[in-house]
Amino acid sequence: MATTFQPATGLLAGLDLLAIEIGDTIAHVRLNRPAKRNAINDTLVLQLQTALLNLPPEAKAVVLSGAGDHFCAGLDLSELSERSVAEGVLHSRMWHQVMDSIQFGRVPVVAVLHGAVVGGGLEIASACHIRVAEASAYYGLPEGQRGIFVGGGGSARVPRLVGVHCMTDMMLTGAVIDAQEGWQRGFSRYLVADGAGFAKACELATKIASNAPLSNFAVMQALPRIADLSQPDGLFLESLMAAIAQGDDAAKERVRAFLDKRAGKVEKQA
Ligand code: 1HE
Repeated sequence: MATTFQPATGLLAGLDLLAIEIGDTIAHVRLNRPAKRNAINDTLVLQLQTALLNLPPEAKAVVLSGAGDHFCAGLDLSELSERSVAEGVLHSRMWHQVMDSIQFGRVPVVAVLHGAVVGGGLEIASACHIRVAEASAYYGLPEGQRGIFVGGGGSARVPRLVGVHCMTDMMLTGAVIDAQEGWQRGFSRYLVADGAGFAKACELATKIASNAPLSNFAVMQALPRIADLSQPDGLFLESLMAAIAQGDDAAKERVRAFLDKRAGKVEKQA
């Protein structure tokens, strides 16, 4: 059944560059600066962090989308020109904190990608946990052409999706990757028709929201860290995380439900 959303209230309603709606178990956060193609100025990136830090407790997963014809045109270039080197470093570190609040926040984030997913927009998408791309989506890193470098975590996250070689090409030559190739390379996990991304993302987020919270925590917090560790260290961390998750009452109840034939089997999806 489709989720019904209500406009957010209180602090979240006051974030004027976002449109936030709350459903029964998921929240929808939309970048809402369509006249500027959702270009990210400081206000918008900080509002994104504020939103993720202040989700109501019933929101157990987030769908992140962009208003208008594009997901996000990246950094608002009109704010770039006056910055000193020192300010530039701090600005990039601020973006890193916000991207971390997506990747290592309280709940998983499913991104719906359409139109331009470029520069900082691709960095935001890369910090999300699952990406659903519509056929119109395209990926670019125009930083190379603008005389700058990625600063929002792209050099760490984009190669983990598509490899250093692909990001190198995108930055050196300005290569733009369409939705089909992006799906094949790993930019998106799902590829759907134009207009179908939000429903697909809500379906996924609702499933995610029904998981035991500690399972979602382990996937979000432990999995990427284990991938960055040596195998012996990763396996050690895996054992600790597995023991913590399985010791939780939610896990015990779910396993009991399966053994009592009250829970679903693993089935092929249609
Ligand atoms: C912007 C921005 C922006 C649009 N900063 N204002 N990102 C880029 O280099 C991408 C630059 N943008 C584009 O290539 C195109 O705008 C799009 C392909 C995304 C969309 O094209 P289109 O034809 O739909 O829109 P438009 O007519 O180009 O833009 C509409 C308005 O949005 C226009 O402003 P207006 O006042 O003339 O109406 C544009 O100037 C404005 N706009 N994109 C500022 N990015 C943490 S470090 C990350 C580093 C980066 O992200 S670098 C990559 C920046």
